[in-house]
Amino acid sequence: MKTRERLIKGSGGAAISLAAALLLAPALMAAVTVGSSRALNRLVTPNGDSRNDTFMFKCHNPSELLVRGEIFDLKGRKVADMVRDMSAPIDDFYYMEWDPNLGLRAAGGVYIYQITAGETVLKGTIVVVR
Ligand SMILES: [Ca+2]
Repeated sequence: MKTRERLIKGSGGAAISLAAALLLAPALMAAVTVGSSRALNRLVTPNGDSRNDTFMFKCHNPSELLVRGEIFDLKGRKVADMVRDMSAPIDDFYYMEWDPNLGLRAAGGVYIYQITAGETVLKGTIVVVR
């Protein structure tokens, strides 16, 4: 009950917050959309044993936005583009994949992935172990 009273007393502030929330609504919706997006593995061991041989990112994308996945080294140089795994199950997710053995064979070390879906950008680090 105390919380409710406080909300009523602070109705002026609440009105401003509501206006702000409406302005931010698209961003908040995007935030909800990416909430279940995640890297499926952060350790990549491209030795051909079918365990973590590639980096996989599961991107929640129910609106089927254009999704781009890029891999950078720690100096910010682009190493590779990720590709969408079309063999993945058809659901609300895009499965983005990077195989460090494709193209220029990536050396072992730390890399940064950047997933861009619409206006949302998700970044993180992964480690390739040779
Ligand atoms: Ca492996």
